[in-house]
Amino acid sequence: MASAKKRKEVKLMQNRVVMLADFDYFFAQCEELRNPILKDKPVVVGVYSGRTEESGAVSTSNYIARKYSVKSGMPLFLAKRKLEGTDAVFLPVDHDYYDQISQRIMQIFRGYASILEQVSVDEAYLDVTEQVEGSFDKARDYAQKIKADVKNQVGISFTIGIGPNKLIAKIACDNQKPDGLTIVKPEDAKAFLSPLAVDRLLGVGKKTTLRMEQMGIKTISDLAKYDCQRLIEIFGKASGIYFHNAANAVDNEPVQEQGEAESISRIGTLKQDTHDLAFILQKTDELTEAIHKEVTEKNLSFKTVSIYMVMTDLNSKTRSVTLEQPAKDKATITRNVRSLFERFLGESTLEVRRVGVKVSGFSKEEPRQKPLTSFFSAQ
Ligand code: TTP
Ligand code: CA
Repeated sequence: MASAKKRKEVKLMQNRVVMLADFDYFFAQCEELRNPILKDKPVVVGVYSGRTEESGAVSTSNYIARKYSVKSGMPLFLAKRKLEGTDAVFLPVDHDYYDQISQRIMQIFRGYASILEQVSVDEAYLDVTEQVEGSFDKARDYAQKIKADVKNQVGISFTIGIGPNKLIAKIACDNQKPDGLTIVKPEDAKAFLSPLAVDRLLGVGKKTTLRMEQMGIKTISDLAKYDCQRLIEIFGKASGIYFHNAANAVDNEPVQEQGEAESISRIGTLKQDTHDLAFILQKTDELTEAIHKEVTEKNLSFKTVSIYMVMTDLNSKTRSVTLEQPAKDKATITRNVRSLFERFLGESTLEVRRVGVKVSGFSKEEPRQKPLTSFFSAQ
């Protein structure tokens, strides 16, 4: 019996079914979700540097804006110029809101995968080998089911790439967007990669692409055929072996949990703008309730409690307190949120429009705890 089980495990290890889910035009789609009128207009979400009204850069845009060749990273004034004469809407980034939506989707994904590896606010790998019994045909229906579930529950569309490993899943995912589904079976993986340019492989940047071009390597197929020993001599052992394996569709990196999110937060809009503490606390109590539920489910302790508010003039502010001891109870959140707001309202005469509560600085009461990494630190 034991050896049969062992054989099954080994077989499963060899035939993995790995999905990459990448949310479509994520920040802009979140904005469409809370304001559906935006769906028919070009939408640009940007970071405003604040120096002048127009200085800053595009974070992302919806697909209508992309038709006017608006791109991530482009200066906002340029995006404005490209969209001149249209009814384009420009919005500032609201990371807390996007994080909340992301967390809800990731929570749904957890129900569908044996292992979930969140790689960024809008991307996650799911190891679904067991759920689809190693079958890529079953994986197609399974992926459609996940898409439909998230669309129903949260209202967000995303693209899925499926392959025998993370490398193929990632490239498959980039194949067709938005709302795409691309499946690459193990037997087709090499042929799928062959015609693609080498820079489609993770880790092949501008410099490496140029160097490879000088070596006569343009496509992944060229790289797959190139002598591995030569690659090692030129790029070093680790990179040489990685390039050789990747080009041959070999990637044994497991899908791995990345530790919990760095923070848990909720935001809500007040029924009316106010400077009244009791009115604000009514709302933050609701938010705290939801946060505490999630903290408890994940068995976390937190060290920091923060509040967030958007004023009537649309400026936003945050205030935080670091606790002496990690805590996990609701009363600690409620008490600190109250005193943070008391202090804040004492300092400001402006009325508050939206409020948020966040806990962070987590520790988990489990052995072999992994370091907590931030998904959002780069943003
Ligand atoms: P991406 O997945 O690269 O882009 P996207 O989700 O907007 O569009 P799609 O996947 O449909 O092509 O990035 C995810 C989010 O990260 C994006 O919504 C905004 C943010 N982002 C930036 O803030 N700056 C950037 O330069 C990029 C590329 C993304
Ligand atoms: Ca995306």
